[in-house]
Amino acid sequence: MQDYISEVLSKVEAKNANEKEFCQAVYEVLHTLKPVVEKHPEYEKTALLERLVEPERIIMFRVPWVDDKGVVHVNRGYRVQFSGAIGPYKGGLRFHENVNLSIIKFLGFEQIFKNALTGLPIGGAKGGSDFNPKGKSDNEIMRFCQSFMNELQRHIGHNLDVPAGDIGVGAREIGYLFGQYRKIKNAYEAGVLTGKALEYGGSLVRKEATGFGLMYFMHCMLEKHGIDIKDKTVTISGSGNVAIYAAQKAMEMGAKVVAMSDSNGCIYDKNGIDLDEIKRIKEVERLRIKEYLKKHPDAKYSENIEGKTPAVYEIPAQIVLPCATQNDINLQTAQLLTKNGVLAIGEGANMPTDNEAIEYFINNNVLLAPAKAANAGGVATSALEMSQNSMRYSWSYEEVDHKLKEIMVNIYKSCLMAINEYNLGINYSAAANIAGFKKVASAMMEQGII
Ligand code: NDP
Ligand code: 2IT
Repeated sequence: MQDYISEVLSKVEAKNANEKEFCQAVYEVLHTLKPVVEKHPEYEKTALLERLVEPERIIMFRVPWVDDKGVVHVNRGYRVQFSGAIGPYKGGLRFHENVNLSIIKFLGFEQIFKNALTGLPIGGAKGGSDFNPKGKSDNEIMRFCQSFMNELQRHIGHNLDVPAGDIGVGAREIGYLFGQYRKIKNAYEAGVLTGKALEYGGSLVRKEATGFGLMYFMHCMLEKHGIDIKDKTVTISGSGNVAIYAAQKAMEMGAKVVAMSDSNGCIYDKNGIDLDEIKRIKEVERLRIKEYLKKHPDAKYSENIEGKTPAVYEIPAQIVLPCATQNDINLQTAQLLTKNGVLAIGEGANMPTDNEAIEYFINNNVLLAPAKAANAGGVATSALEMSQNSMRYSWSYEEVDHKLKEIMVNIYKSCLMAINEYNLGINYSAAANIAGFKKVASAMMEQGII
């Protein structure tokens, strides 16, 4: 059976040789599926894995826009509708200068299994653009979003494909995207995008959901392994949406968050991070994290050096939460964190740990909460936003938070069931892959060869 998996992997690598991140994500999932595929010879007969690794549809388009000085720019837009087997395509949009097809495909592929794990009826997709939002005015962001939606609107809909935010796309961008969609369609289809502001159909707790959900999952995992989160030292890579609300929940749980970062460098505050100041710098002023020193001159700032371990991972911590970007932790960084006494890693970002580093952590008894499971709270709450939009109703903060917690506990239980059924030890990454895959594979078998 390994032969079938190896065969599919070779084909994926040959066909997508220039898509490094996509091949990495496919390898990470497929090489853990052997025990499931062994039990189901019909998967090979129906080319189930070959179908699963080929997106149902890839959309690429031109995004022209005019900056404040009148200069015309052209970016590339993407939407990869990877799998609609269990529900409408669902997944975020990323605006970042390094976006390319490989990155959007890896994110879309991961999203299939993550969305299945939530237990909610959502398929997997991802989109975005190589547009760099840093340093752009609000008007430039608006014009870019409008141009992006001029094309994207043909391909999305509340029963078809429902985008949301990701890196570089938050409530501001979703607002501009929604406005343009509404104008073009001349209809109020609130459920076409999630992550909306509360005033026009957003859900309470969506903003906090990924970070809170990560900590709900971490709490389950740590408790199971006899680790009390209280008073543990935490460092967080990133200072965006996921990082900020992971920090908030970690603090509420009694942990001590001492470091956060952005792509330039990291701040270390031995007294514990002042999160209100981070929110002011990042959510309101949109400045660099170094700004933190102005109010906290005793904190330390370390610049990232190209090709070296990101500065935030140099700081010893018991719990480490990568909440920035993919491949943030390689083998060398994993060795450093382990040497410095890390007990657990919680993946807030998508694929922040490369395959060698995952293996190293597992072999060295470091717990790792895998992204597909641990950061699923964001998309799960997006699905709750869709439900509220369909009902033309909204739930209270407590109701949504309660549902989110329940979903994260259930995801943890699904992982545990796979661990027990397949004897996976502490390999939560394999467990999440298997649990997500089983649901998608059954749905695909039911629906025939499509
Ligand atoms: P934001 O744009 O709000 O924040 C991104 C953070 O990561 C910033 O601090 C940013 O620093 C840093 N970062 C981004 N790219 C890089 C890079 N190439 N190198 C170093 N640092 C980088 O995004 P989110 O918080 O929404 O997303 C963070 C991660 O979480 C992503 O991997 C995303 O896919 C994942 N995720 C997000 C969900 C959501 O609901 N938003 C749900 C599930 C996962 P800087 O400002 O300097 O670029
Ligand atoms: O990676 C992710 O799960 C997200 N960026 C959230 C997607 C969503 O549809 O809310």
